[in-house]
Amino acid sequence: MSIRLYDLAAADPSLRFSPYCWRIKMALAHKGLSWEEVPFHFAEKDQLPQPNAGTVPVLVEGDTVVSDSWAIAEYLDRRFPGKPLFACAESKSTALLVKLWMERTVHPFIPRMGVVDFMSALHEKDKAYFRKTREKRFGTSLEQHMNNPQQAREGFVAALEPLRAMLKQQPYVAGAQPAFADYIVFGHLQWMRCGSPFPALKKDDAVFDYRERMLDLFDGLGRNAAYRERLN
Ligand SMILES: N[C@@H](CCC(=O)N[C@@H](CS)C(=O)NCC(=O)O)C(=O)O
Repeated sequence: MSIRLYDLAAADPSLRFSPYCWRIKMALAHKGLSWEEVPFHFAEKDQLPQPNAGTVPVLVEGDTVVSDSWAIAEYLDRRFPGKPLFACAESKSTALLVKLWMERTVHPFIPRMGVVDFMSALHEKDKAYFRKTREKRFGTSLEQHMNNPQQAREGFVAALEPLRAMLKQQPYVAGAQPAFADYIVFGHLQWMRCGSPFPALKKDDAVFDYRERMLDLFDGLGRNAAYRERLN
């Protein structure tokens, strides 16, 4: 049965920078599955298959609709048990900690480095909604929220220190080979890389090398994706 994935698209339809959608594209490739991407726009939420939580990714396979990236990963492991995303219950628990660490500790620095860029890349029909919802979330204007990207970068780099230390001992978060915990981390790195020209990671950072390894996986799935031009 074919798989469809609703994936946030920018004005340039090839530009895709949703961190949560990247988790799932990497997870599908990890399983050796093929899928069709359906470009999603915030302004067209009513076109998402039901049930959904008003967010992407949403995965559809036959009559099954699964939304939320974590639930999709669980579904994929149930439905296609080969090449597991979570090798065992313990590694799934650890991946949950990685998810919460990325979403709560690392994530907040990313809009501070790039939210105006994310908005400027969006389709015209999505911009007002994005500005309104994000300004409400941040309690300030997008421009004000992003008024010191260098300082945000320092916070971002510091927040990634546990990963940097871990990479001294092993190439991936999941160990010798990547698994869903890595796709969670990569989703956030790819969000910034594809969505903003601001260079968040320096080349002498072990996390930069890790991102390079992740970009090369699955015949360069991440590397071949469209991205914003780098500032340097
Ligand atoms: N917990 C969800 C979060 C998904 C999410 O927030 N996706 C964003 C795109 S990156 C979205 O669709 N937002 C819709 C909105 O802001 O209205 C997941 O892991 O799938």
